Amino acid sequence: MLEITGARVIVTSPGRNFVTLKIETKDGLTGLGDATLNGRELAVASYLTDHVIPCLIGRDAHRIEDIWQYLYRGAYWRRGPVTMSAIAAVDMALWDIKGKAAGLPLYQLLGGASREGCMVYGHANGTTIEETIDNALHYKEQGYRAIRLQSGVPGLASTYGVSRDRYFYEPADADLPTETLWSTEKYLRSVPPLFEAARAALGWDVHLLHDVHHRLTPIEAGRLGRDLEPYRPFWMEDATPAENQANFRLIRQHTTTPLAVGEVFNSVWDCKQLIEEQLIDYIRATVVHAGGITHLRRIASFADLHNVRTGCHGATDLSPVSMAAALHFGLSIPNFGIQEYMRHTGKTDAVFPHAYSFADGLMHPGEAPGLGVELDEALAAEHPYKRAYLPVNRLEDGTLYNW
Ligand code: EZ4
Ligand code: CO
Repeated sequence: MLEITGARVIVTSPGRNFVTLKIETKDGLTGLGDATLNGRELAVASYLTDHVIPCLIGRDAHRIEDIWQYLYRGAYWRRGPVTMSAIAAVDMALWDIKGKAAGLPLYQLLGGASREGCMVYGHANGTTIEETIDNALHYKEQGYRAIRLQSGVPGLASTYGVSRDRYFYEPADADLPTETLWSTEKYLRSVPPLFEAARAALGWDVHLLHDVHHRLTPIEAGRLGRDLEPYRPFWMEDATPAENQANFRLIRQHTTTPLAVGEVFNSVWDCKQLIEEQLIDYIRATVVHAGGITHLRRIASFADLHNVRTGCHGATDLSPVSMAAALHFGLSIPNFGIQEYMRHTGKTDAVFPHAYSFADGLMHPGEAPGLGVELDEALAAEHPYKRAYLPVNRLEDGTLYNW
């Protein structure tokens, strides 16, 4: 019995908001879990503080599965981003504690390393194709084996995924949501020339990725996928919203471009049909938004039966605690595909010192026991919560449109 004696939520904003759960045990071992839900942070903080933490005190920190079931089945209200991020934070913190109790890095508890490191992809973007290619060349020089390309759309004032800062990308940047305009026609014309230029400049030995941010209908996505086929993209991400999983059948009928989806998924039920019918190639669900390691493991095992590999979301709104969890997980599972890596700022890294590292296009979680991430609480306290939202998106006639 490793008794849970306390748990606290720490909200900090070293450049962007993060919600972290810290669980303490009787013998002094502590664990960290990420509970950050971009733009809705305080809802998860309250869910944990007001509704979950009181149920944790006195329980055995070793009983990870039982606590997961208790918080999921026992709540009556299942699934949803707030619930599943809260459960994820508890789950991560308990795995962190178990690793520390065993004196082993988490990936060892999950079966040990299945590979040398986790291939990650970096984000190249620019207002013009030339700028984006320049940025991509920079990533290639740093050793990246995979690069996501997002470029400004001619005729649109701004494009989501194209940052003002070339090096650090932070989309949640406003006290109230900003509004951007979208044209599917202009966008669809802009992507194939970007990939054509990228292959000419970068060659064929680097993986190229693209994120559509759910902004196409299935048939439009089928067309874009087909237009990109000559450039052999690694994947086309979030081509269309996936509440209706059958949408992906139509895309599949029209293109062999590999499909990735799922950064907003919370549960295996969000991707059951997508996986079972082999409508996708990469599942992007994450440790933090899909119920922790305990649940992501279930999703990945199910995916493995259907030739679907992981490609977990890894934007800056996933804290270094999540990044570490993703790397331990990715290193250990048989069907790891790729991991997104959008670097955190120095300010964030200072608040969350960590053992993971990047070399030659791969990341490794390091050998520190547990997750290998700490939280400098004194420094965290110097960065109070600051409300921030992602932008919303409208068509040129004013219709509110998809992300
Ligand atoms: O919009 O992380 O693949 N990455 C992305 C990100 C997401 C944000 C949402 O919180 O799509 O930019
Ligand atoms: Co995305």
